[in-house]
Amino acid sequence: MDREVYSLCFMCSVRCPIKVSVRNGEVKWIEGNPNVPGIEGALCPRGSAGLALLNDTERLQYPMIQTGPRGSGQWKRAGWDEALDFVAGKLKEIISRDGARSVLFGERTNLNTHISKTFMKALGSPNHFTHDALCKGSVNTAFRSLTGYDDSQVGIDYANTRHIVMYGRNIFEALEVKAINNLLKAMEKGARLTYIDPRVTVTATKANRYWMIRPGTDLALNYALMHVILKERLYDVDYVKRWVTGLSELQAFVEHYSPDWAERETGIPANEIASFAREISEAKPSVVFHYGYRGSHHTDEIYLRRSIIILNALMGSIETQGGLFFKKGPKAAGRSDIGKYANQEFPNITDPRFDGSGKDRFPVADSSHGNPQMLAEAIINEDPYPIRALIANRFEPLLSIPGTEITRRALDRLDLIVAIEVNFSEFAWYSDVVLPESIYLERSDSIQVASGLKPQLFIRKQAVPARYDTKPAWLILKELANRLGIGRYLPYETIEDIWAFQLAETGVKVEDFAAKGFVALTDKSLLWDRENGIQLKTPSGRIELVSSLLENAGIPSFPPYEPVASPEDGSFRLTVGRCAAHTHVSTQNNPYLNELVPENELWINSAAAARLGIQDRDYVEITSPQANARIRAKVTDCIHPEAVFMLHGFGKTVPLQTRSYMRGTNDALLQENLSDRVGGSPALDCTLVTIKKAAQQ
Ligand SMILES: Nc1nc2c(c(=O)[nH]1)N[C@H]1C(S)=C(S)[C@@H](COP(=O)(O)OP(=O)(O)OC[C@H]3O[C@@H](n4cnc5c(=O)[nH]c(N)nc54)[C@H](O)[C@@H]3O)O[C@H]1N2
Ligand SMILES: Nc1nc2c(c(=O)[nH]1)N[C@H]1C(S)=C(S)[C@@H](COP(=O)(O)OP(=O)(O)OC[C@H]3O[C@@H](n4cnc5c(=O)[nH]c(N)nc54)[C@H](O)[C@@H]3O)O[C@H]1N2
Ligand code: SF4
Ligand SMILES: [Mo]
Repeated sequence: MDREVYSLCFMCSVRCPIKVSVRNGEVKWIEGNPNVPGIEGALCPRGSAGLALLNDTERLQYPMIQTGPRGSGQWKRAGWDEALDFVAGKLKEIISRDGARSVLFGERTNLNTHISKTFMKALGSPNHFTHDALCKGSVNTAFRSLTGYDDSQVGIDYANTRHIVMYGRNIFEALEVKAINNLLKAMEKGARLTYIDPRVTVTATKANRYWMIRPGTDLALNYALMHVILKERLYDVDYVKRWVTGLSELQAFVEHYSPDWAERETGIPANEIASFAREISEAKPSVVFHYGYRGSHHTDEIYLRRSIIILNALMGSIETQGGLFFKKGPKAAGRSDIGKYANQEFPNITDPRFDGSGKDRFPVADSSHGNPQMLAEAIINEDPYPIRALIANRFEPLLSIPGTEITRRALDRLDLIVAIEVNFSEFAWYSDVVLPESIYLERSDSIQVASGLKPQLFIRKQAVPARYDTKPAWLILKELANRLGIGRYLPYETIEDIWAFQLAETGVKVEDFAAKGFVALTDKSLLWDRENGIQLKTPSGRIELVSSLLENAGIPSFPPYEPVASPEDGSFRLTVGRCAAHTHVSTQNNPYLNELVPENELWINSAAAARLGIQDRDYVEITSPQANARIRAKVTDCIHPEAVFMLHGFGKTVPLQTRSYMRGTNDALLQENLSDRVGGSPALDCTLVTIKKAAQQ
């Protein structure tokens, strides 16, 4: 009774292709799909721990309704009809009183996002939002400001790069299997890695060059690099002439930002900055300045991300082998696009979004994703209008938005909170109704279009029956839609109906996935011709250093650099990040992964710790303008003296999650909710904290 099922991992949202071995209805083994180039059987530790999630008796098992005050844990087990009737009844009441706009739906982008977006459009609410801004909103806006494409339409040709530069892109810990396999192949062929981070990460240890930069000053480094590159004409002259506008404005702007100036700001020696500029230009155009995700989030992050992309443009590495490329979809491969439920006629929505995304608060942010960091402020101030209900699917507003206690106070004002979850997250614990989703090994999902140089289609296929009384989210939304009278907008009953609708025009059949677990739409690498074929989407059809998107909104493309103040004596910049063993806030209670990394610690520089009388493993008290918390110190020379660092995702308070309960500290509790209002990301590395030795226990 052995079976092998090709599917997609979902221990994190990278969604690596997997092969699941099943015997007698039980998962026996999970490995990377050996047929997929770049994966070739590999999985990360979290992917392997999928089995522990499947077997975890502390995950959600049936629908529940809160009968006491929120967060009291007085749960009543409910049947699906009862739970969905309850949610639909409340939503109808809310909509008839305050309109559909008072209902919010937030999720981390996933394979069924097209369904939840359709659900919200059918409901008549503008307020579907994703995690995107919290993750990489300013990267998204920076790409749109320069190329017209957003970052999700851009990829990196790791396998062929000759020199890659990462600014806090800790790729060997905050990882994606395919990317690191390809990068390792390139490094074996001699590619160089330059890594910049105030902290010595695993990636730093694998780099050819590492700079322990002063936190928050990467932009100064980049302006000095541009200064050298332009002065010494180290850039790709033909490419820049053909594809870039605004070079003379850039040249005039960086004139004053010399390596000597940058040395004072960043702590990186001027001669090293100049020699690095010369070295990398020799490898052009097959070089990558990685635009990053989470490293260095400040209120002017947009200018850092733009500067990184501009360095790629100067090297001629955009749409180049071994550089960056624009992802090509089914159409570029001569196929039809997959079917989308969002392409229907919906009720006209005239209300603005709740978060001011793409408008007043974040004029150039990507309003198709929204800006979830506005959640608490919008609810508490009823600005621009009252909000009454929040449904969160595969998203954790209490831990993923800075300012946990403010978010909690805002949630208190809502009439309805619903969590579609697999774990007892902080948010699920605080909600009124919990709708448990079957985990990825127990469900099938919508088809994935993996755009890229060689576009492919992937499919998540159910490997084993659902162990508990859970359902996939696409079915939960359909059953809710039926109760709200909008079921016709989601015209399916089964996953097979969804697949048939998606594949209808593509010429691909579900059976085509059986052999390898995916369908390649072409065998050619679809790189546009660098002489004449790059299809940029800016008004000028060029990479716009002086950006129409920004300038038309009254935002300067090159505002003067603002020096980053050193924290006052005794205070530190709080920086945060991920480790290889955990996914954000999802896996801290997973039996295997909890064993690997059970709690977070506060990295603090040895000299600073000595001044404060703190020794390794001591408990310290950390105080921010938001909160106070206790955490163990990790005293080390491997972090810049101005910074402290902790892993994201700990400090859980749900008693039923016994392995992670009260282990470590929650970074969102401490962080201030400040944003880059141009780019759209929260400035997660801005908060200043003080540290003192705590009473030991
Ligand atoms: N294991 C694992 N892998 C993941 C994820 C996961 O949860 N777990 N999540 C995925 C997702 S959604 C994302 S967005 C990516 C995140 O990928 P990364 O952005 O690479 O991940 P982080 O761990 O947040 O790393 C941020 C780094 O920035 C550094 N940093 C802080 N301040 C500065 C600064 O001023 N300058 C510089 N240069 N560096 C600074 C920090 O020390 C830290 O090492 O990882 C993806 N991969
Ligand atoms: N303070 C702070 N905030 C951050 C960050 C940070 O470093 N610090 N990082 C930011 C980044 S880079 C990102 S990408 C976001 C991520 O933000 P989130 O998406 O909120 O975080 P995740 O841990 O990926 O997942 C959220 C929830 O999804 C649930 N989940 C897992 N699998 C499933 C499933 O199959 N179905 C359902 N319905 N639920 C599931 C998990 O149990 C978890 O509670 O957070 C951002 N916010
Ligand atoms: S990176 Fe790891 S956890 Fe994420 S999808 Fe891939 S194997 Fe799964
Ligand atoms: Mo992210």
